[in-house]
Amino acid sequence: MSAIESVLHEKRVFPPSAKASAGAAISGMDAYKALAEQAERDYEGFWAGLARDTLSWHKPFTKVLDESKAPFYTWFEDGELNASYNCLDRHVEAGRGADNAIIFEADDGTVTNVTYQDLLERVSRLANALKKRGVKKGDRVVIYLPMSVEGVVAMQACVRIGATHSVVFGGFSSKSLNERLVDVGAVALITADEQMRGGKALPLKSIADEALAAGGCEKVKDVIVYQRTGGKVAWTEGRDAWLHEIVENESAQCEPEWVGAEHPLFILYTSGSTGKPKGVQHSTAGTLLWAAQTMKWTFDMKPGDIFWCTADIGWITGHSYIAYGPLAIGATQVMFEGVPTYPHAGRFWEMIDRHKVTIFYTAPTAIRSLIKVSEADAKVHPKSYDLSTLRILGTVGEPINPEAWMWYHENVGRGQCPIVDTWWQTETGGHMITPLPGATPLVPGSCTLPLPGIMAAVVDETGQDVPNGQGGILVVKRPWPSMLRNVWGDPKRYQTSYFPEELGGKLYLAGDGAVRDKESGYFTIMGRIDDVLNVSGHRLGTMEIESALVANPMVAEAAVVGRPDDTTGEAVVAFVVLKRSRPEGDEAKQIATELRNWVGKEIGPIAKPKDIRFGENLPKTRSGKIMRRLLRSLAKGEEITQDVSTLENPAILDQLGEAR
Ligand code: 7RM
Repeated sequence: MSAIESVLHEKRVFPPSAKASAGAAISGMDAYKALAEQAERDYEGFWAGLARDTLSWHKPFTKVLDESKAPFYTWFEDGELNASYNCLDRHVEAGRGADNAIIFEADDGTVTNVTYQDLLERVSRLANALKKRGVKKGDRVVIYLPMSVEGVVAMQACVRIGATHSVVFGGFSSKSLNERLVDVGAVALITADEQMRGGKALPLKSIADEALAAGGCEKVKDVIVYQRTGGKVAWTEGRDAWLHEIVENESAQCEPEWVGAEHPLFILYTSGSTGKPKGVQHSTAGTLLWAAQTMKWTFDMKPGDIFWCTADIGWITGHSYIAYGPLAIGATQVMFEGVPTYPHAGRFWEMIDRHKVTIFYTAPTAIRSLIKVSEADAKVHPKSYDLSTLRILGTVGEPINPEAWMWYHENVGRGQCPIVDTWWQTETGGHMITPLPGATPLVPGSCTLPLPGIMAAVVDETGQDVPNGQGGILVVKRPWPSMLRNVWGDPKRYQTSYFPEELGGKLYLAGDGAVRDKESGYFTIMGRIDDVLNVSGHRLGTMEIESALVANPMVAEAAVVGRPDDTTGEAVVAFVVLKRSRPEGDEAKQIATELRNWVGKEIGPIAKPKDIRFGENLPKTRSGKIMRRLLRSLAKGEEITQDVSTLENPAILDQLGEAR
């Protein structure tokens, strides 16, 4: 049975415990339904109410939703606010400046507490330093930093002065960084000398130097460098400055720049099915509102809770659920620099124990990899730690298979913590379909029901609803405040990628397949319906990897597909035709290693193909189209049952199907 089939046959139901429901923000299905119905009855009133209650406005909005330029929507457009004010100042003004905002644990275990007062001062100092360097409202600043308090400070400092940040994950290559710097038109780059992960120092500044030298980003006048390790770095006088030096003499006060609700808060690049990654543009009010609101609803955050989201700030989850959501509601959160397996695979559980974490949010990949090691080594098993403070668990990024769900539930949650399986995307800004911990009966592997106000549905290729029990295309029928506003610099692509004409031009196309349960209406996500892979919860376009491969002088042609993988969810499999004859044996192995490293250099290590197979050709139709369905079967090692009569060169299948 495939993972999806096993979810669809899943019969176990876990109703919320009385303890989970008591005092929860949404305390039962009746409360959920009441909110969902309120949203349906008075859509704008529902959202306006949340926006007034959850955010602090410098100038109140009078308009709610404007659909006149659909699918380019605006929310709360005439309102003014500042995200950093909402995340920092208002808590300090309310007398909570001494509360911990961030409990930072470094790779080597060193713990640093940062209060709201500290954070506000650090953000203000850097904001002033950026202003002094000429960074102003509307400018874009690229952030290429490790998991660090400085990362959050940098993001908050940008939005404090009305600059829009674009964070690039520290695992991306110089080429990927260069492409993003160019596309976003950055005026400054904030980076670090090195990052520390799993006891190893990895360069960042030298990669940044390479990215800047690659050209096209002459607008970058300032490179600000956070000194993490003290490792040796090259220095460009007049351009480079140490972060600690430039903030030293700055004032700890910086008046926030009030911006319109629609002002771009950040741009975050994500892979699509075609072309280069898209710069997903998010608005200030809508994104902040939903990040804060879902902290309260999905995670039921209350005073005294200690929240820990293990995502990197380079991904959307780290934006909404580290840099913005927890701070917007004045919560205390743990932030971790390192990796789950260093110095041992019990690190997550040890940290939950040490910091008395109450709400833990991670990815299925991490859970699956820790199951393997902890079942083999009792010392690192969650049962060897005191996890009794935990009350809610969450997952994000990819489908979670019922076995991993059950293990997480029993071993980490001791059978007592609801698991919120949150379905959402870079483009949606925050959670869309998820259980509510005090309300929703859980079914392992299902993300259950949409949040109140989110009009998710499953439709066919023409945009018509399909009946429950029948698979289809996941869409959202109405605009919501935290949705992306545009693809940076490419409105056409925004329209064609997310609001395709075939579906009528008004439905938001998520790019996932889904099915709803016949009785409960619960959603189960069936994975991407486009050429986007999900490897360890990271989105990768097959075309991006193919372009990287064919950029290698040895490669004539390449096709990339995904294959289900026990640990990473999906694995990258590349079919490659070389310009020379097809290599075999050790030579094939050696060239495969070379190509794998090449892709690592071109995109980043996460994109390295797990499996590379060489052929004299690729399976093509007589009209020259690569038959990807066949490649997917070959990648899985399945027998080919499809009709291959239209294939130009059927003999190629034996060659490519061969196990390496
Ligand atoms: C938050 C994030 C988005 C894609 C999305 C899905 C997949 C995410 C779940 C999931 C099944 C989930 N943003 N996805 N969450 N699939 N269940 N709970 O991951 O832009 O990087 O990826 O991830 O395919 O379209 S993302």
